[in-house]
Amino acid sequence: MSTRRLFFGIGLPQTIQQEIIAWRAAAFNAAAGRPLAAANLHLTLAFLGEVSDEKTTAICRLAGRIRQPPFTLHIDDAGHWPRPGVVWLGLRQAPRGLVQLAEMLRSQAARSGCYQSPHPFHPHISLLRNATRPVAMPPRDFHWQFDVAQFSLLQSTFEQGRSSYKVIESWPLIA
Ligand code: 2AM
Repeated sequence: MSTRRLFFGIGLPQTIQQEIIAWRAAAFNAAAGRPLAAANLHLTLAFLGEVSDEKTTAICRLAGRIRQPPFTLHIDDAGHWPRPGVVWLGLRQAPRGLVQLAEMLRSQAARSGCYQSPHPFHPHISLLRNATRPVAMPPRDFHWQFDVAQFSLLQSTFEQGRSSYKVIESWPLIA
């Protein structure tokens, strides 16, 4: 049976991707970790693990039933998780809509028999990987803001030592 490594996530507008990678280049030295490509910057809502085509159809049907209004993300926080080796951007205050959307997708995934992370939802955008040594974190004097009007199911593929992400399907956020 063929499976794909899937997750629900939110993409970033291209202008913000570019601003973030310009800031990142100035804020971290090359030894801090391996930067993710601009196009791969995203915020994960629910990681599903390896999913069969049959289960994919079921989770897509459930995702299509979600009725939730758009919300705004304020990216104004950053941190370092040394164990997985991730430097990330995040939100000091996660909007209710974001948390509700992630919880809904996580419970739908669990109902469909998909893998569910045992960790609580900590919304973040991974910036650097392989950052397992101490990292000098820059001041949190940045603030990116964008409206989220859709969410997507993405496929993660691992080739030549790196992951890349491809959108499989997207759904609008509508009240
Ligand atoms: P990360 O960026 O913090 O590594 C695709 O792999 C996305 O799903 C990434 O954003 C990744 O988070 C997240 N992810 C990968 N494995 C995961 C797991 N076991 N539990 C939760 N999220 C995971």
